[in-house]
Amino acid sequence: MTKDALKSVAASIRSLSIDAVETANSGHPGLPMGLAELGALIYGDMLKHNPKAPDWVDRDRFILSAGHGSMLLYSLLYLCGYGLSLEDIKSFRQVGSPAAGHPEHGFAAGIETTTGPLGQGLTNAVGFAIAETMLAARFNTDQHRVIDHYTYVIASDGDLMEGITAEASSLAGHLGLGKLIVFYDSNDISLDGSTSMSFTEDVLMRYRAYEWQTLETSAYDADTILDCVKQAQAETGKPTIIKVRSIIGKGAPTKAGSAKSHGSALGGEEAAGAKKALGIPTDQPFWVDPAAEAYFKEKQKEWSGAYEKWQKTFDEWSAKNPELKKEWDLFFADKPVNLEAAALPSYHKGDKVATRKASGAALQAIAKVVPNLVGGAADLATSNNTAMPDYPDFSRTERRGRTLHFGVREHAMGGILSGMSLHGGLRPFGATFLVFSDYLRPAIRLASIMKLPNIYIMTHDSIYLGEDGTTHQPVEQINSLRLIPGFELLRPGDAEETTSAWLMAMRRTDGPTMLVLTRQGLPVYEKDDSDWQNTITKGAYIVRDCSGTPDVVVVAAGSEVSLALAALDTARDKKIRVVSMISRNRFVAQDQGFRDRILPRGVRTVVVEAGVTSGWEGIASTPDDIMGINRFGESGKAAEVAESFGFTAANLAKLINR
Ligand SMILES: Cc1ncc(C[n+]2csc(CCOP(=O)(O)OP(=O)(O)O)c2C)c(N)n1
Repeated sequence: MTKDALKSVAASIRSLSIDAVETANSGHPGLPMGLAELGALIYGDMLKHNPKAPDWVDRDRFILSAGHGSMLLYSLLYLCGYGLSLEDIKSFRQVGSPAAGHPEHGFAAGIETTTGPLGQGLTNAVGFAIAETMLAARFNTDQHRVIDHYTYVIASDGDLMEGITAEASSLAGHLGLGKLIVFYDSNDISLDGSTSMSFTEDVLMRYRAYEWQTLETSAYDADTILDCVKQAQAETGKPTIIKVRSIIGKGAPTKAGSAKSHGSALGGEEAAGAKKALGIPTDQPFWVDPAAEAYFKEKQKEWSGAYEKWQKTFDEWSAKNPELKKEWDLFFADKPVNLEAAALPSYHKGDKVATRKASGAALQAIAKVVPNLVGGAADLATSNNTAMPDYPDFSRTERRGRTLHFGVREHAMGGILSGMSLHGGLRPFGATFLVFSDYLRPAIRLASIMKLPNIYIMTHDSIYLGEDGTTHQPVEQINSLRLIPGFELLRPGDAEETTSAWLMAMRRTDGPTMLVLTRQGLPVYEKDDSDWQNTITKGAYIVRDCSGTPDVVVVAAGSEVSLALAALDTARDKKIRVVSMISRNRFVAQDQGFRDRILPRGVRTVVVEAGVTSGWEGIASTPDDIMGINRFGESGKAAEVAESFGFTAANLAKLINR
């Protein structure tokens, strides 16, 4: 990029960013003004991309981890011709605009991930980079490289203060992700003022300890920035972080270099002063330098040329490697293609199997027929039953591995799974104890916003885990996770339902799913609904029915289905139906006819679940018809803890008979 082109693009970014934030009277001008040149260089000189084919599998990815600087991204997407219009930018931050306050994946082409919650973007990027290495190892041949791209990130001070990026960066260094290149926007300013108030560590020294290559330059020295990128690309065994010293709000006469330009409109006078200083006409709102437009117009040829070249390589590769191409199609299919062929485990009634164990068995069977199912645990694979011993582990030397070792890094695991899903080509899962789902909840929330088909395997789901005690016994997690819009929580009641839960999770492609599983063994029960495997996909089915209209319906989830069945023995004088509700949200979303068939109107409904009662009010007839645990657990043998809480079949029978 010539100096003149760089100048014109940077001026255009600053112009659009100043005016979008002024017009909305809301937003963050500081970052785009500080990094306008870097943004221009990334989209102009660095990225292998084609705005006319934004889904190109082998494009370089760019992730603005500091999502508050969204106008930097929107300006560049507009200038490059990704489809975001000037009108969209004029309605920045307004209802219905794809130029939302923070970048939202799916609302405009070119937004690789949803960012805003600091730290998540850089963590997603580690997932993108892992996905690239996995797919490259799987599909590239000596003659053809069909997967070969970089993941670039802009991360801010705030991103690097967040714990999640420490976890993710530590893992990225350990895994030697050489194609991950992070620009660290070091402007010494965060929201409240100078970073000297709270952030004085030597960031690069920390990253060297993580086994990253570390480089440093000024945000306004284009040649050195490009040199640094060359060095980053040359270092294939380590990720690279390039500290870029910048001035927040560069160009604003009194607010540059201060938190005053971080997160609010500059104001009329300051904006005019900035424009004057930057050579932007003050009488043309949303001005774009014609030279910048001309530059990107010219670029289109080069971009489509690169894309066509790749397409040609891909076609040659496809012709030469028909078996690999078949596999590629499996990897990149919208839905798991071969699921029906899985040799799923079978069980005998009365077998006692922990659902975590049944999950492990289902996973092995599904992994055999779904070759892009990859994942792992946060150092709990043995407890979560998530290891895949038939395949190698993924590591710095074994890129074809399928089992990931996230280490004790739950939050990063959450963000990395999302990055892997977003990259495309892989179906990722992650695992830990349910109680630690709190540690990855912010990533789960974002996965739900983005409708990513991540799978989370959460075991040790209640007080019934026993001796590990209060700290490890989830009570509020299950109902709390059910609150997340678009999130699917499945709590199967026995080993057979666990297999169904896996199939439901695999078939769900428009949002994340969590399997909530037991540590303790549970009996495999008879199911009165002969079509239960279909019915369960609607969220609930009748496990045990009575003749005629029931007096009471007992709705149970997970391990409490067998508790409810046990309670039947002591509640003989009533006509009782037992329902297993594997997914409350799915059940509630069914039509009235189905819901009435499971829970007939006017019939008393009792709910039992080993967790807080809040959330079940809409199912139970009255708040008094819910048996749950509204206090923290206790260390002790599972049966004794349950007994001491009165969480027994006898007490459930009493409630039913009331
Ligand atoms: C997890 C999270 N916490 C808090 C915020 C609110 N917030 C937005 S930007 C910011 C800090 C800004 O500092 P920095 O990251 O250095 O960005 P810069 O000021 O350089 O634009 C904060 C606290 C957030 N977006 N995400």
